[in-house]
Amino acid sequence: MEKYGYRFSFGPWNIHAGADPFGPEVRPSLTFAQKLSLYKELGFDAVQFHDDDAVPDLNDLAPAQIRERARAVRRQLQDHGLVAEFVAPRLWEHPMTIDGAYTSNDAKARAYAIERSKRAADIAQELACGLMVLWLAREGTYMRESKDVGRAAHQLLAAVNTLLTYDKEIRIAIEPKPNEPMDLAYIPTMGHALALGFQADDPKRVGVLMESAHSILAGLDPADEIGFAMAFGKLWSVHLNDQNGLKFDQDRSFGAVDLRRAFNQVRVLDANRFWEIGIVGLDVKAIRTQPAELATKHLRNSIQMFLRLVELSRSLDHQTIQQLIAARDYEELDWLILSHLMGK
Ligand code: GLO
Ligand code: MG
Repeated sequence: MEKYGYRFSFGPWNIHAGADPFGPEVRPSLTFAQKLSLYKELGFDAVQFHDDDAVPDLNDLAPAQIRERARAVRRQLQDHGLVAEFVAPRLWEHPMTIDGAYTSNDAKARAYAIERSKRAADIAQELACGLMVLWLAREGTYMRESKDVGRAAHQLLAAVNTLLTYDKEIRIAIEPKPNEPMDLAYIPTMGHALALGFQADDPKRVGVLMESAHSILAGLDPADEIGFAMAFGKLWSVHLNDQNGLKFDQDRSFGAVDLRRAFNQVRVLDANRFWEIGIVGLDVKAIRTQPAELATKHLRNSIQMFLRLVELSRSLDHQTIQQLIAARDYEELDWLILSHLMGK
């Protein structure tokens, strides 16, 4: 498979057993080792981690034990010819984070979130990836009056600064999302994430991760979110997927809902040479109906979709496009793009 210099990643959570809020698992869970053995055959190069994907039960372990277990995972990756892309502290499942993590109203919960994130940084160091992703799952409200958005912004900034000081090498990519699990999240868009990063003590080490479904849920265009972040050299990772309208976060296969929207994401990434900057992450989930032995096709489809769209993006008739832009004939431009996507 020609990959045009791109590398691809996904997280162990992207091969999953199909549980949803209304029903239990419908496929057997695979172990981490079983999942690792699927990466290469599906065409992937790198693994995205939550801290506890790498080191399960880390809350019960001492920092030195956590590092030791992370080193064992690194050897496991090496055995499969894989690398780690990032580590994300999972700050949304523990009872301490019920009312938020860095922005909880409870100081003990905030302290827990910082300690847990430091352990995630240790794991990132041992996995030699140097990148931490912050998906700020529970930083927001169900009840507007229960918190103060300005105070929360400063608490988030303080958390980022604490981590930058704790690990002098680590880079942090903030993954915005407007809702779910919260009603309203504090860092809903790329603009919010970038604004926070630019205020940090070492802004060079704070960037963003753009997830297509999250941008769509915010009513925004993922390609424009990508282009905006890349204009400032801040897009360090992506979670490409798709989303059918404003409903729960679907994590559909990339391009499965809106082909043109997917095309434009690839077009902007490719025009800005993303293959030299980061790894293409696919945060996709198999739909619940997929039988167990066929439950990796969403990953295959997404990587193939990305590569086919790279071809389509590169084979556009750029000269004609320039002429149409000069003539302001955007209806003809519309038709050129649609015809190209339809294979003519
Ligand atoms: C959920 C997010 C989630 C994160 C992952 C890494 O909506 O997309 O999957 O990307 O936990 O932080
Ligand atoms: Mg994501």
